[in-house]
Order: sequence, then C-alpha cells, then structure tokens
Amino acid sequence: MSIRYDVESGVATVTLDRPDALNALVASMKADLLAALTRAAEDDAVRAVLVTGAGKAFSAGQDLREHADNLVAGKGLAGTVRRHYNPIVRTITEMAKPVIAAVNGVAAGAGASLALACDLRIASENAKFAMAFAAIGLAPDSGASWTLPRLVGPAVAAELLMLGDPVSAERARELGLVSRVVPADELAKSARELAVRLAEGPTRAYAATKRALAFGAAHTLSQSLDLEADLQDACAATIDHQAATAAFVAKERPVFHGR
Ligand code: T3D
Repeated sequence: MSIRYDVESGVATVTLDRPDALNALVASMKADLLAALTRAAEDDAVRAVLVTGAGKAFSAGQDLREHADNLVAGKGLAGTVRRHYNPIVRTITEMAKPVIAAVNGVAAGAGASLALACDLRIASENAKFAMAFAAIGLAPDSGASWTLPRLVGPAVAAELLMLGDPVSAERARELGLVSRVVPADELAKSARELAVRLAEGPTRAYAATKRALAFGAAHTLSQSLDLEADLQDACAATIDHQAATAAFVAKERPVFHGR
C-alpha cells in the first residue's frame, strides 16, 4: 500500500507513502488515496483530516513513468483525470470537515493541486511548489485552474501555471499559497497540533464555513447572504453552538462535540 491511514484523537492522517519516487501518483495509489479520503469523510469519529507525504517530498504529481507507458500504449491519460483526480479533489473539497495539507517537501503538478484543494496548508521551510504541467505540455488539472487564482490572483496564477518555476516555501507564504511555514523538524508536530485543534472544534460550523466559502467563490453577494442565513440557522440549532454560548455566559471554556 502506498497510502497510509491512521486515526488518532479525531484526526485522520493520510500519508502518501512512495518516497523513492517522491510520492508520485500511480493508478493504484490514486485509488487508495480516494478510498482513504472517502473513509475519513464518512467516519463521524474523524473531525479533521491531515494529508502529508512520507520522506522528502509531498508529491511529485502524476507518475510520469506510468504516464509514458500509457502514452506508448495509445491509452492517452487512461481516463485518470476523470476517474481519479477529479473524485479526489471533490472528496476533499466537499467533505464536511476541515482538511489540512502538511506540505513537507516538493509539491508538483497534481501533487501541488492536491495541496491547493485542502482547506489549510502548513509548509516546511523545505517545501516548494511547482505547477509542472506546462513543462510537459499539459494544462492544469485537479482543480489548479480554480484554486490557484483564488489563492494568489489571476495574474500570479497565470505566471505560475505558464512558467512553472518552483516557488519556495517562504515565497508561497508571501503569495498566500500557504498560511504558515515552520522549520522542517517542527512540521509534523505543528501540523498535528493544528489538526487536533480543528478536530476539537465546532465541526458543523467548520463544514458550514467551508460550504459558504466555496459558494461565495461562484455566486453574488446577495446569493451568499441568503446561504449564510440558512447556514447560520443550521449552526444555531447545533448542540455545539448552544453549549458554547452557555459556556461563554458562564465564563467557562467551551467543549465541542461536533454535533
Ligand atoms: O495522466 C496524466 O499524466 C494526467 C495528469 C497529470 C497531472 C500531473 O501531475 S502532470 C505533472 C507531473 N509531474 C511532474 O512533471 C514533476 C516531475 N518532477 C520534477 O519536475 C522534479 O522531479 C521535482 C521538481 C518534483 C523534484 O526535483 P528534484 O531535483 O528534487 O528530484 P529529482 O532528482 O528530479 O527526482 C528524484 C527521483 O524522483 C527521480 O528518480 P531517480 O532518477 O532517482 O530514479 C525522478 O525521476 C523521480 N520522479 C520525480 N518526479 C517524478 C518521478 N518519477 C515519476 N514521476 C514523477 N512525476
């Protein structure tokens, strides 16, 4: 198995585990990744998901040896964008809980897109992002044409996608590609603390926040106001909201159960 899946303290950690090939994605690995993400999405005991890579890379994207074999065999992309990448990105973006990418090293092509699809990104100072598609004559996939301009603006997105030059962790933070950069030996601990904090938070409010942000990206202010009102009604009815409000009034620390 080139995907590891562990659950602890409400956090599902999904590790891309093919370090000798910089966690480049082959068909079986993509199927396993989709299965792991679906399992995390469906498990109510999981309240936050952490995606990271084993070894020195996050992921070098599509395995180009497998891809070259497919091209030689006349299979083109072998349907992988629709069959694997799109469902993976939909599962991350549509699951009703926060997903964090701990970017431990290089994230290239679909590997970068995978990180960009997550709700939060924390990077090691050794991380770098390479929108490597154009360098091999491909256009962006796995959502990069949607996520990247929303994170960095259309002009920078066009430059990153067309030139494909690697972006250092520090530059990624300046551009808004990642929200935090930490020393390499602190990444696992920092990412875990962040994930546990989210797993101990108001899961349904996070899900509503995630939905509102995605909706707002493609709708008018007026439409977003209507959705916010609906989502706020739903949040107001949660046990977590009612208990947290009572805790505030009683000057106590709120405890969230994700309900
Ligand atoms: O089916 C489809 O193709 C459609 C979907 C496409 C989505 C995509 O993801 S397209 C983009 C695919 N990815 C790339 O083009 C990235 C290719 N890799 C690189 O540009 C560089 O390797 C990196 C910038 C990622 C890292 O550079 P560096 O100098 O740190 O490492 P390296 O020496 O280049 O690579 C180390 C090993 O990993 C090396 O193997 P070796 O020679 O030691 O046996 C290298 O071949 C291997 N490797 C790196 N990337 C890939 C890979 N093997 C297979 N596929 C890769 N993508």
